[in-house]
Amino acid sequence: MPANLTPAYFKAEQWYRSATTPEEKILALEQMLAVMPKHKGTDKLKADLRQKLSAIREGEEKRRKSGGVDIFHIPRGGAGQVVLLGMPNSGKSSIVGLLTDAKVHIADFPFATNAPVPGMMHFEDVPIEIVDMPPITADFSMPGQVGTYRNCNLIAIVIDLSADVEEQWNACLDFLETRNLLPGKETVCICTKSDIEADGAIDKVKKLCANRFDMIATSIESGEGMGELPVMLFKQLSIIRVYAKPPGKKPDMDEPFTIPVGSTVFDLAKVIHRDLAEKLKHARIWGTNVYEGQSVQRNHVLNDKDIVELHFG
Ligand SMILES: Nc1nc2c(ncn2[C@@H]2O[C@H](COP(=O)(O)OP(=O)(O)OP(=O)(O)O)[C@@H](O)[C@H]2O)c(=O)[nH]1
Ligand SMILES: [Mg+2]
Repeated sequence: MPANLTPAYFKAEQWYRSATTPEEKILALEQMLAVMPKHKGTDKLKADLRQKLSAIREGEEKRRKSGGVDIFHIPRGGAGQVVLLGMPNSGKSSIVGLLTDAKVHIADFPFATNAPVPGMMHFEDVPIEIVDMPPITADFSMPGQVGTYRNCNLIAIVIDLSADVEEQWNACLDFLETRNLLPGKETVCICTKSDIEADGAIDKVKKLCANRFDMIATSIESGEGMGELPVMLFKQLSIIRVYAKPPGKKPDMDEPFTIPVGSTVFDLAKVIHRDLAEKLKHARIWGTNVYEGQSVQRNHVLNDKDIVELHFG
């Protein structure tokens, strides 16, 4: 009986073939199994895929137990983690070097960076982690590299405005699409080298981003966009910061809590005092859409920069 495999299956199979790490192979195989038409004609294929899957899972289990190190595993730090994606020489390290204290390797030759380098940048009082990465090309990425992208909060596609923007765009989008990263991962576009922009390059990128991705033009030479970039990344991370105020005391304005947009007073209570949260009675707020010190219920939705005094019963 013919298997009658679908385009979705072939796409997943392409992902599997391009997978370079066990984690990635597992995800791709799971996808192949999920989208595979289910009938007699696919029974043997299903059994084969399941066998492959369990062999890889076993191998992974052994590796974990033996303590293997993965250089592409960058634990998340700050209020959110942004990971750069771009072709060689596109200016990724320059951005991280300018916005953070991280020791990055900037060079006028390609493939200068060969491992991820995290650095901490600041949007006002919010620390945001930005990770420099080795480059990708249309047909090359380092084994394991995709793991960093899979684990982050936001992917930033870096496009060099002085080079062929379509080629870079296609390489980056292809990387993200074949690995199924676009659904579920927030993505933005950072254009670099606006001081030496090739004719019409910004307009080309704008068209490519269309309504799908926000984009910003920057230059480390002229400084264009460097002030706005942290603002944009903060917005794209969809987080707000709030300041906690113990009753009868001054608020702690030094270390805001960062929580997802849409979080309520109760969500904040869970972050601050996991054990006490259920006892939350009400809160007083100084900030947006409330009068000074207004008393609100636990389902009140917080805004960026609110000062919150939690009252437990
Ligand atoms: N004119 C100009 N040159 C820039 C700008 N940003 C980076 N460069 C130069 O571009 C070259 C490559 O910069 P890097 O930051 O090392 O690029 P990269 O993307 O990290 O490169 P790989 O590590 O190979 O992927 C260096 O010579 C930089 O000085 C910019 O805004 N304007
Ligand atoms: Mg680099």
